[in-house]
Amino acid sequence: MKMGTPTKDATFLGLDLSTQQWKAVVVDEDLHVVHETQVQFDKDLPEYRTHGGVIRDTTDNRVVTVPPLMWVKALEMLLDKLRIGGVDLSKVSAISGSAQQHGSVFWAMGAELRLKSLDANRFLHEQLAGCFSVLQSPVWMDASTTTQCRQLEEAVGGAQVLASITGSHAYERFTGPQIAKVFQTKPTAYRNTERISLVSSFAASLFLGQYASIDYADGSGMNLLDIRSKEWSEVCLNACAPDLAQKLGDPVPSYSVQGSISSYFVERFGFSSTCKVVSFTGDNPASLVGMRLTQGDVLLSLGTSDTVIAPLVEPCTLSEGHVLCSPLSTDSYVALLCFKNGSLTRERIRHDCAEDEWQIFSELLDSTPRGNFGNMGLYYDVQEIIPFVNGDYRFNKAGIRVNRFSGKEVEVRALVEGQFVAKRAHIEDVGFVVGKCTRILATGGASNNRSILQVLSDVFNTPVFVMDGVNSAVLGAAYLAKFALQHLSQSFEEITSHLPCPELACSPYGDALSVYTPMVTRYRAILEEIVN
Ligand code: ADP
Ligand code: XUL
Repeated sequence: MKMGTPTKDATFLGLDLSTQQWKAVVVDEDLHVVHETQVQFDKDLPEYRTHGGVIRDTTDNRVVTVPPLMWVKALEMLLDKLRIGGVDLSKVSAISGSAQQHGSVFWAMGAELRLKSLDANRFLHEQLAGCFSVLQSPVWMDASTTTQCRQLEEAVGGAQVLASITGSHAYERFTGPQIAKVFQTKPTAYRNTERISLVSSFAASLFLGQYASIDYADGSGMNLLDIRSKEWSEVCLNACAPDLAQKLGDPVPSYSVQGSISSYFVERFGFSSTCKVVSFTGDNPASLVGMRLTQGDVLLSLGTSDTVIAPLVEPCTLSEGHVLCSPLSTDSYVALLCFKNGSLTRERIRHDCAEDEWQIFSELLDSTPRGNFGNMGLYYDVQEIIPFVNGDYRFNKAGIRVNRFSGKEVEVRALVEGQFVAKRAHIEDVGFVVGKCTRILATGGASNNRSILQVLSDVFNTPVFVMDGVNSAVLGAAYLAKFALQHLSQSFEEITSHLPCPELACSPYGDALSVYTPMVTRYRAILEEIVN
């Protein structure tokens, strides 16, 4: 077939630039998966020396970054893998993507001109090498902007005022405080910045061959967007850095078509020149799309971070956590709580106790009773977001803090129970009651582990459902690609109504409520002690 010719049997390409990898999924007109692949940063691009997809500063471990050029190089590998895997990219009628939220990419002066004039005979990463004014992009794991957070809150009249405008009080990883830090600590680099993208809009810009707009859903994770008016809040922009509106561009709905694919991808990878590039969004909003979350559902994403997402009836002001614009409608909102010590902390305990094998980890977990003989543990390898604490905390049956537990199986259960008990407590704190009618939908890497899901089901005393197969964020991106082309004639529910529903994975045991409700109370008491 001639390159660049549109064909029948259209497909949609969903991408996900997550913390540890790029993922891709190709779906057909009916949204059934026909191909998927991935590129892992640690394994496939060892020259960048990432650990868990990121680089932690050796002198200040709160600083966590990634060179955006690595993401560019990895994307080229991903597209090559798709082609070698037999995917005919000329059939793709639209692309959308999701990405780790909050991270920022600083494009240098002249970068857009470079994007518009790429030479299809050369590698993308070679041609974009000089295009970034900040060589290491801050990512969502960065916790180094506490000063800028307090400055922002003070400038707008307090944390609650900021939350009522932007959906969140100031959080270290949010893009506004991160931009303020770049402006304060690297003023020359800031002056030399033509455009600031989120990781999602950065990825979309590569495909567009010009700067892509930031979408409302991912834009809500910046402490800069007025989530009701959908415009940048001037007071927030001014509190962070000068000329910011111009450097950010106007935000748009998550399901908007931003343009046609750049000729670079047509000539080099064989896409059709009519292929549309739809807004890319955050991985959590995309997961919600991929799982087809409805009112009353709670989504638990167990990826690098653990996040809890739930649709809201109307936007409210939360004391902790975030309110984001929905990726599917301009008048809907979702609540999100993010826990940084998710899979990587589980991997640490798997390493210490289970010979680096999930199967052994699960066997140890299954060999211990609900409630763990009265032992309880909280494990924070890195500065947690909610609660703002760090370190390991183990307590025995008598409530005495201990350095280690009696056995590996106790340690494994303490970790998993502690993680879910904390989530239940913090969800309850922001007003969510997970009741018998609530569906918990689990996704992300750890949702493949039934032993972990059983603890989740027991702690919340409610059934847990999963979608077997592909990761929900990348699938959500593929669904968004189709929805963007058809949203004027069909609702999202109509487009996806024929797809299978999530399947029941685990149900709670009869004694779950009586075991875990007291543990939630105990968690609150322990937390108060730790914080004080
Ligand atoms: P992200 O999208 O943030 O890159 P994923 O959702 O792909 O992350 O999840 C990756 C994580 O999933 C890995 O860090 C790994 O620890 C975890 N994982 C994969 N398989 C299992 C399993 N069987 N049990 C528990 N965790 C798992
Ligand atoms: C959400 C958050 C993380 C990242 C990476 O607020 O910080 O979930 O999106 O997945």
